[in-house]
Amino acid sequence: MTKFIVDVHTLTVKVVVAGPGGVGKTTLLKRYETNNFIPAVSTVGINFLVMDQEVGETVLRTAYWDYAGEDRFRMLFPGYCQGSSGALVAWDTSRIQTLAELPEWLGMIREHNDPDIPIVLLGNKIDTVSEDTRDLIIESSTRFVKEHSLSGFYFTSAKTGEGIENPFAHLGILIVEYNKRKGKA
Ligand SMILES: Nc1nc2c(ncn2[C@@H]2O[C@H](COP(=O)(O)OP(=O)(O)OP(=O)(O)O)[C@@H](O)[C@H]2O)c(=O)[nH]1
Ligand SMILES: [Mg+2]
Repeated sequence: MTKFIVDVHTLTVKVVVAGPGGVGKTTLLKRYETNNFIPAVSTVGINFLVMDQEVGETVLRTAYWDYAGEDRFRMLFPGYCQGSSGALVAWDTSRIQTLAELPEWLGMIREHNDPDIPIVLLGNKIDTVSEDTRDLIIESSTRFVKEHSLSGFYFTSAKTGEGIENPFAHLGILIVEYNKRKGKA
């Protein structure tokens, strides 16, 4: 019997997860990891999660650096966000002002990384938004993504699980493409 050896290429990358305190970054990552709603407490400094996903022929191993959103931790963020191949920036769709806080996070991410890394916008807690407010939120996100040259936006709910897989799948594809462009993969 002939044995086929499949050559699987593993690419290991870092993705920084950023955004204001309480938008649900840690709970969202827990949902992605376990497919359960496990409410988090406010992150002290940083949490890590490593997850594998298949992107074509590549196994993408991503270390998510989930940084605390509270102001008191902000000064250390520039150092921690360095060396990222991509970023997830999150806001809370029940608090529109959290979207307005994101340019500060984006500025730090771009200043301390290759400014071309793919960045995806996450509007979390979509379970709290009524049907008639959704249009407004889509409009604000479309404008924000355009203004800040982001790679796309998604709505998620760590509570119900809605939309969880999509931003991770999309960012994974973008990171593999980015690495190919940069000659790293
Ligand atoms: N309704 C609802 N609540 C959520 C959702 N995601 C998170 N939460 C709640 O929001 C609160 C804050 O969640 P965290 O995951 O700690 O938020 P964070 O962005 O990691 O906050 P920091 O670590 O302080 O930056 C918790 O009480 C969660 O249970 C969601 O999708 N829907
Ligand atoms: Mg957290």
